[in-house]
Amino acid sequence: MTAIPQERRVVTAIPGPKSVELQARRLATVAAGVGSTLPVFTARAGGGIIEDVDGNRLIDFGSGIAVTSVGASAEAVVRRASAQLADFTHTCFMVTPYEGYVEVCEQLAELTPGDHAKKSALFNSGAEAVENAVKIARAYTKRTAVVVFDHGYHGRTNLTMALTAKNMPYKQGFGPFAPEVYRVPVAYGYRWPTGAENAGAEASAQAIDQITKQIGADNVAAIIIEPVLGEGGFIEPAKGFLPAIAQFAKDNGIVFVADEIQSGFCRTGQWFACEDEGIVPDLITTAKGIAGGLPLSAVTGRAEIMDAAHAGGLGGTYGGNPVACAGALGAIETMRELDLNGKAKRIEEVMKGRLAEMQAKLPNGDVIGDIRGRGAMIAIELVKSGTKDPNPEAAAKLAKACHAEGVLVLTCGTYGNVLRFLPPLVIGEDLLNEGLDVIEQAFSQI
Ligand code: PLZ
Repeated sequence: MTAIPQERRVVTAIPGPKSVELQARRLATVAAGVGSTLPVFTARAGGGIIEDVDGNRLIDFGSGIAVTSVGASAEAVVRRASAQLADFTHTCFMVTPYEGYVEVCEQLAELTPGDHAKKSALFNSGAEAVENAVKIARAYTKRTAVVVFDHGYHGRTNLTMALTAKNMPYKQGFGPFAPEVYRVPVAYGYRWPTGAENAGAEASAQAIDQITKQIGADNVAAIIIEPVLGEGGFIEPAKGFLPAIAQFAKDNGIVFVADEIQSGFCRTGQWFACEDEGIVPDLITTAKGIAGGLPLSAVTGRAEIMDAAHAGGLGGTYGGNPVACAGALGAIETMRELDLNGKAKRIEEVMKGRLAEMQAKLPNGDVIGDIRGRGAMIAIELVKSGTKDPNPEAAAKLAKACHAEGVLVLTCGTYGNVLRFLPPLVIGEDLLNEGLDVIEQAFSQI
């Protein structure tokens, strides 16, 4: 495979004629419920570039939603997964096991926070990992209630829809939802009524009060939180919030689950985002970045909790597929060798610097209400000038303008007003800056 030139190139309209043709075929046969941010069909991808079927090269600020942190065709991922493909594609770990699965669990034990004894179980998708974390926590505590947070996202299966906060598009018309799921406030600094500086203490007190008064702490099996909330708008819970919730969980025998599916594996400039405030979760769910684009997810945690589910109680035909495990070992190798935590930190420095300049320089700079995030998980929250009223129209227009110029950006947020940037951690700094130039130009069009 020849390396893809790391340069933006727009040679047709976006989407181009071949993509338009494929999109027509797609609309005829692919269910309408499965959407696409940008119907540009991919020919190949790698580093910081997605090349489409018309020969356009897009700068990738999405990484397939925080997945291809090592790039979409990382050498070590391709090498290890290809070798595994040639050896065997599948046996089912529950039938005859293989070493790759065990090696991934060893790596997870080493990389996740805490020096206690740890075990893991592997699955296919993020939602499946979260569901299994709930099963394990319930088996361990012999309790049923699960606590989640405003703006949280945990997946699209029945239980994880219940855990997810936002109705459209994730839940509308898809109920009834699983019972025993309770939602409490999160410390969303930018929107906290008494100001960001009070959000950590006040939101944690409110959350704990609700859990105690409305559910009863000793009925709670698990508290599940994303250390940086992803789909909900790249919300970093204000300082003090996570430690207070983790301590409350500890004091009450509740399993504290960090959903690091989007924020994990170097994305925020450390192996896991919860490390920032020294949090050691009881269980941690991972997926996305773990395997360089191959479908793999995991639940990792305290050995005594992980072992609470009876033999045969956890699993699935494909969970921890050998090719996906080989991909994960290649991705982890790449993260270590290229110091992708360091790269993520540098991306934060460049992006936040440039975004702050844009905010200061632009006449409509005050539409950028907030610049936030960590590492290569950075976002701007867009508001109506001079207010904090969400401005989803601006987010949509900016995204559209960037797409037309060959820069793939994504939106998110409960109010649809957050433009988020998730470049592959291996992106070159020139490309990163060029992508930011395009974002800057896009502001002049709105
Ligand atoms: N937990 C924190 O971010 C997936 C979903 C995009 P799956 N986020 C992207 C969409 O519209 O479906 C996610 C996440 C967190 C769980 C999940 C679910 O992971 O691999 O998509 O099931």
